[in-house]
Amino acid sequence: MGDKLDILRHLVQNKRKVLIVTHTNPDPDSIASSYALRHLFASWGTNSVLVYGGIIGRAENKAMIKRLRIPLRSIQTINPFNFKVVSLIDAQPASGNSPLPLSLVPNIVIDHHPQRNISLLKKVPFVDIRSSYGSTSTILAEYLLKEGVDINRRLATALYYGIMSDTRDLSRNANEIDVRIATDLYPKVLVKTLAQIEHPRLPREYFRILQEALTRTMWYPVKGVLISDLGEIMDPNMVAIIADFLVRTEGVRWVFTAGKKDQEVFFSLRTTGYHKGSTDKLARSLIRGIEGGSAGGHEATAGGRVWLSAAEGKNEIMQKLKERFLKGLSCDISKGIPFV
Ligand SMILES: [Mn+2]
Repeated sequence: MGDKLDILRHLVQNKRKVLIVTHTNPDPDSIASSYALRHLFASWGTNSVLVYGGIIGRAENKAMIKRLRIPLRSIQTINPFNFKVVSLIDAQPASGNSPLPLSLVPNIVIDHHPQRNISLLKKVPFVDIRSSYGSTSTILAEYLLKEGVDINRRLATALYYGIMSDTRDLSRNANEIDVRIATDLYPKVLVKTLAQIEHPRLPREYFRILQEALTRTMWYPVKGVLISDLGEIMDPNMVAIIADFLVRTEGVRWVFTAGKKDQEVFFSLRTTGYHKGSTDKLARSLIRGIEGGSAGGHEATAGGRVWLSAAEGKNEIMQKLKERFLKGLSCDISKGIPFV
């Protein structure tokens, strides 16, 4: 890995306009790993600008940024083409959750999702994609430890939360390196601050959606499948939050949640075990042939989105996604009953 970090250093050392980009609607892993990369660059004497696409929705993410004082701003406040070096973190170019314009090929890609667009990645000077890792934060923590860079307590807290939230406290998609790095970071974690981040006050909107989601959830007991249509949502993260909530149901094996915001349908998939096939594959099969669709994920968690075209409205897309999901699991659509 020493050689790899040399390449990275040469790309940014003595450069002035360096940009670090999280994925769209960033999660704690994307925020923490981007923040850590900024710290690594700074240790090499390079200043960088940290930006996100979409919105910071979850109350936890807002608390994380505020309490750990992470200097993150919207990509809409800058022009990415003005930067000499562009790094895309916890996402891949043209993957649907990259906020970069399609015509801009980044110089640096660090991620832990399965590799996509191999031909496009060949144009990227520095690529480090480790799909066996539970989080991109783990990769960045490894960089910092390898380089002997001091990890201050706020950064340690961010990375620890990044790892823990992406792996659901190391219970899914995590490998032994995630466990070791999380353990190594723990002595430096600001435990009280972390607790405040993990348990923020929630807006009423959260409970309204929760109620709506529960009443709209269908349960397919034979296959252990749950499907929830959240309807209109203000925060795309809600589809993932509800999926994580529902996957705790006794006897559940698969969860599908979906909601609409503006001209987009967002969906999330979860599985409790590794029942034949990953959610990543299933998620990608849902959007096959659908214009404006993108999807991806890991073994146990995945998500996607569809831009609504004039040709297909929200209801048609929702219906198509649901049908494909059930069909992919050989689940009889007529066997659904209300969940609550
Ligand atoms: Mn991640």
